[in-house]
Amino acid sequence: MDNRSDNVVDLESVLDEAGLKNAQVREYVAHWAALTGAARVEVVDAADDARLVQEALDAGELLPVGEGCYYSRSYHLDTARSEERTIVATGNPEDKGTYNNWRPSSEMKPLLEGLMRGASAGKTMYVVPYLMAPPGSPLERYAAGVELTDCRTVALHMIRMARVGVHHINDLQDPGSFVRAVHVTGDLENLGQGTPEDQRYFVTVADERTILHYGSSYGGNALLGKIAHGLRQAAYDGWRSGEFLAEQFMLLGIVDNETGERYHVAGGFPSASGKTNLAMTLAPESLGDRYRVEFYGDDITWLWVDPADGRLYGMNPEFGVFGVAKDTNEITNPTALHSVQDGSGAIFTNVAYNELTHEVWWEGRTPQPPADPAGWLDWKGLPIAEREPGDESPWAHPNSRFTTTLANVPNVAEDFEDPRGVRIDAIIFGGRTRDREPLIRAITDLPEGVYDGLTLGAEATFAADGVDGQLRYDPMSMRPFMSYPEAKYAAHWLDVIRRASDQPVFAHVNWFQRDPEDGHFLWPGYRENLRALLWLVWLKAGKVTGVPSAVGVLPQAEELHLDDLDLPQADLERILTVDIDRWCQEMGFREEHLRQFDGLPEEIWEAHRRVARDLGC
Ligand code: OXD
Ligand code: MN
Repeated sequence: MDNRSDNVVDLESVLDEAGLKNAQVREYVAHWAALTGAARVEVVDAADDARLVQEALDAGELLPVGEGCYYSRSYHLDTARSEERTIVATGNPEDKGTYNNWRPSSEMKPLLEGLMRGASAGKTMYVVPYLMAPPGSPLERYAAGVELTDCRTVALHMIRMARVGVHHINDLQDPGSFVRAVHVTGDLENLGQGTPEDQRYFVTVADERTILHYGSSYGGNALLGKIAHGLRQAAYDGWRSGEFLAEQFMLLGIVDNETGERYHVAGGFPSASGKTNLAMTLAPESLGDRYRVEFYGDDITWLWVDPADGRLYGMNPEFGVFGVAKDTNEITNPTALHSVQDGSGAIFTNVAYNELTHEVWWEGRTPQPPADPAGWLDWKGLPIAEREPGDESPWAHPNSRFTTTLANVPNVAEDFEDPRGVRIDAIIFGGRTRDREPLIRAITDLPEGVYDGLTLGAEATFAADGVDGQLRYDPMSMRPFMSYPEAKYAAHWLDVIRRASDQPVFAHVNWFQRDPEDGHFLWPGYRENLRALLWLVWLKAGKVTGVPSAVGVLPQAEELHLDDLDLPQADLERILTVDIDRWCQEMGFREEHLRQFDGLPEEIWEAHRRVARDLGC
């Protein structure tokens, strides 16, 4: 490794002053400071937040929102993750899967080094040591990383999304066991985003635990602790070590105030299927005295079995929430609104901003946009008042975000930082599906549960070439984050969960079934969804029995205790029955989907055939 960093004056004393002692981290910092040509290096600690915020405000990178919240706007072609430009690289061609865009690391590393060489000239390189786990977690050795970023707002987001400070990496048992996560923004105006000349590359060199992201400062591409480490790298580490699963799952707890019983539910949902709203849900008003819902995480869960008690555990490796703002309001997600209120330190990105009143707004925040356009700028920074008549384009970008810490979420669980994690009772999958999928169907067989996760999907609403009724499959909601072949992923799931002496119950949920005639939603959704989850944990506890069907156990209407809910009988019947014809059509699509995964465990195929046979297809 080239250790010179002539461009940074007195790098050694900068690192000394910051208390950065890990020699391998120091070497890594020096190498990348030299390669990227950064003018300065600064080591970041969570305690630097107020100073960095002030610097960002002074520089115009952040604008004030209310009291103690902030606004940032990203380059208009840099507002979302780019799946085509995201690559998993290793030295082993057998790591190529269906969705991981595998490339040889011998090709990608020199390419990325070439792009990053000199690309941070004149800028500060922020060194962000972080931990993606509560300290003391049994998975801590997979959780340490050091992000190098040449973007101050990325450092500020990292402080909210991960535990940040040198103490997380100074005393690693193996000093080299941190993830090397390098982020270089690049010249955003000249990267050809979305064209054949696209220069962006978001690469996880998984077998070297190195992440090299070039060409974006949008959170999903630039907060490397979150998606690149927390999901892609961790999934790979979990598989290679055989120890754990890293999944794009929310995690919540349900407490029965009367009996003191506690249940924990983790689950994956493809995007736009209501995962964040469910993660942050509250009990329905009529059940609020009896049940409390506790928030653990909205996006990532690491799962493992503790050999000491044979139980499945889960934890959220993140420290914050990076949530989609669109349609977040008092009805859909009051908890989220609470968590970004004045004084929370939240950062809003690409929503609409009022430069006079320092307010923010996004589509769905209120039924109508603010009546007086004075001071309002859209997400591109253009004045709303100067829009052409009839210009209905959104004020906020559809992928605009809020970033806030877990501790700001009003119903965060007391033990959300418990290093032991929480016992997982149920694993759920759910996609936005207008027909076929009942409200909930429980699956008590492990291979069938994994099969259900692998065939998870949501309606391909925007796919121009989507076949009517066919889902865009998104196995376990991990399609964009798969880092190794799907057949091995399935085998690893079976292997890890099978170790649990107390098996979790699986379930598929669907809050989005519609009436085929007039299109109305058959289920009220939102807080009422807790009723389906309660039924599921009662089923596991043997308090209800449900009724068996070919695709799992369905609730009997009375087991859902819906008396206080004004639900038409016909709607209720429809969401608690299985449409055999549609299911048989779906089984054909599933077969095609699963055939993409060479070497899928026979148990998964058996589950598929069993369901088809029981349906009578
Ligand atoms: C995502 C996210 O893109 O969580 O999935 O931000
Ligand atoms: Mn996500």
